[in-house]
Amino acid sequence: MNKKLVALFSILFFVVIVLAACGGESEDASSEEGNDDGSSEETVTLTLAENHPDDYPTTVGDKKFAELVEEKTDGRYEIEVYSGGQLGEESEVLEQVQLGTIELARVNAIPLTEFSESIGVLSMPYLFEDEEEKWEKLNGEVGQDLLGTLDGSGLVGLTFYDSGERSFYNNVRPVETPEDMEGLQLRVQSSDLAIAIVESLGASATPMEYGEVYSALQTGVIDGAENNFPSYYTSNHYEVAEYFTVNGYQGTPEVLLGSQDLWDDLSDEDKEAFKEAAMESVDVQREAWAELTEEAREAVTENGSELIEVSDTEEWREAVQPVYDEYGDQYSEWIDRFTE
Ligand code: GTR
Repeated sequence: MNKKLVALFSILFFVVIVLAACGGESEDASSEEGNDDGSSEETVTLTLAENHPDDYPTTVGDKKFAELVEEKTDGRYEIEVYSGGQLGEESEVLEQVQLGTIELARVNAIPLTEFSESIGVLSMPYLFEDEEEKWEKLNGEVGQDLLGTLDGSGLVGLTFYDSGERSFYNNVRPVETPEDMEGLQLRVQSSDLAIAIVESLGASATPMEYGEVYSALQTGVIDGAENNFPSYYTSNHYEVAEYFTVNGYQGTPEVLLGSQDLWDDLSDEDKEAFKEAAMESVDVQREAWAELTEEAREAVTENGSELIEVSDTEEWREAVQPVYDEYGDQYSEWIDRFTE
């Protein structure tokens, strides 16, 4: 071999060695060596799925949670929040969290009725009379016990986030009384309980993903849906369904959760850090919630929505009694704990 060739081979050999050293991927593609503080422990990057926009209150909560986890675990865990439904609709995300392919998610509690025998109690109509008391319970032992009923489903509940109250809206007529609901075709989240509520009011229920509702309203596949002011506003449903009946028939909260797979990998100390971070992010989320609720209400009114205020909900409470007849026994222990 001539000298040039030897030199060339030496260079190639050197380059290969350097590349191999730099590209030394760890088993977990989302882990990397080295922390900001100079320690050599691995940083594990986790994914959190969120179906609302980047500045929506739940996303604000997710980001606070991420920041606190990073802080409390000295940077060993880093959480990337994927907002705007980038990782799929809520039911797809839940499946992926169950499988462990997405580690964390913020979802509404209604779709969770299919994962726990008890959590549906949160969606019982007119269950909560007082927001302050509701949050005392959700942040306290009752709430923790209820999250615990997800055990065995592949999901681990971390905390609740505020989602205010849900009300009905449609593009056919102003709805003031339950009789006005007769015959309306309304979108609901995928849960038997959600269907039962709408049917108890004489309307027809169409379960559908959140991201499909706008065009379904626009094309007349459905006449209306139900949600809180922030969702009605940020999803632009107000543009295609102008009659909003403010009857706050339900106060289902949001849930921040993780996959069982992730949970099993965490040390006891880290589990505690995740739980604390979740709990400590609630205040920030709830502040953002209160702000957007006001703003959304004003904005939809300015944009031409007609708000039909229901000051006396007595008739509505009576109309949904069949739901209590059907589900009251299943949830009796929890109804007592939430209302005592
Ligand atoms: C919103 C909730 C979303 C989603 C949506 C829906 O209030 O924040 O996570 O569940 O309702 O109606 O599907």
